[in-house]
Amino acid sequence: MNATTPLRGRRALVTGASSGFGEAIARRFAAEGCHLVVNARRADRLEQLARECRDDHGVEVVTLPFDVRDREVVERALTNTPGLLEGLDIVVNNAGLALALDPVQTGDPDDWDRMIDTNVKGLLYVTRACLSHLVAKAGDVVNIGSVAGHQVYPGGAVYAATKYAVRALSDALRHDVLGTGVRVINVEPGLADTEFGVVRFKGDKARADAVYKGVFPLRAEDVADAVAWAVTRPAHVNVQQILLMPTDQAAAQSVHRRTS
Ligand code: NDP
Ligand code: 8X3
Repeated sequence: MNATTPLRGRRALVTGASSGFGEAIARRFAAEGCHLVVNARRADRLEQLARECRDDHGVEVVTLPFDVRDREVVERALTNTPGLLEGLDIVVNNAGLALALDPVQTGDPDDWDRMIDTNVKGLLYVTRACLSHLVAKAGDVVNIGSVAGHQVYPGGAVYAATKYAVRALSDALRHDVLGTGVRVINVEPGLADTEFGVVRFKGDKARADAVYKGVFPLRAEDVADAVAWAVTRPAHVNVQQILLMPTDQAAAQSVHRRTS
């Protein structure tokens, strides 16, 4: 009853595995002997990741490039491949993004659509396709939320709304799966230096770098560590929520910057 739930021999689907947290989570899971299905849109990066995980750790890795925003494609990719999700133990809903830092009055509705479609609807499509398999194994749903799911900041209205939604969906899903043994874990990082900033500022690296100037942010591996810890707790323990902040960040808008 009190034994931990090791990753060795389990099978996990990780979305957004071509960079940042998703890639680090996939690598960490592979290092602990977990078989993988990895998703993102950049197929070349997934292939490289898969090769390295197979070679370094001897795990099975299936690459599944698709856009989580496309409901039909998600359903086809996840349900039409025989055996793909058989024995699935974990889904990590990580694919996501922020776009721009604009007030609502001047924000671009196309940016809003992309954030909502990816961070909220994509997470729902993937979860729905996986859930019966997770119920069969009493598996884990890990959703990557954000400190922005607790605190809003200027220019972040729609991104924060998506992460508040991720928190609400995580809390609600726990009711839906109550009694099945499925655990729902919401991991909510603060500032982390991934491709997130460059994506948010649409390729403006200087602007992205300025966000982290003088700060020691989270590394993707720190987030992977938190996820790996949560999913390896004993089966009767559900770590419902982890708010993981850099020591240099007290709250979304309260950041310590070193000057030297
Ligand atoms: P990255 O930009 O490094 O990674 C984002 C990943 O999501 C990429 O692999 C990208 O792959 C994938 N992705 C984006 N859109 C889609 C899509 N439509 N379909 C499939 N995959 C997609 O950023 P992070 O690793 O930082 O972000 C991961 C998650 O963490 C996001 O949900 C983000 O909101 C959240 N987060 C980030 C924080 C940060 O400060 N970095 C802090 C808190 C939360 P590809 O482009 O190949 O499709
Ligand atoms: C990403 C962290 O503070 O940029 O979710 O919203 S923040």
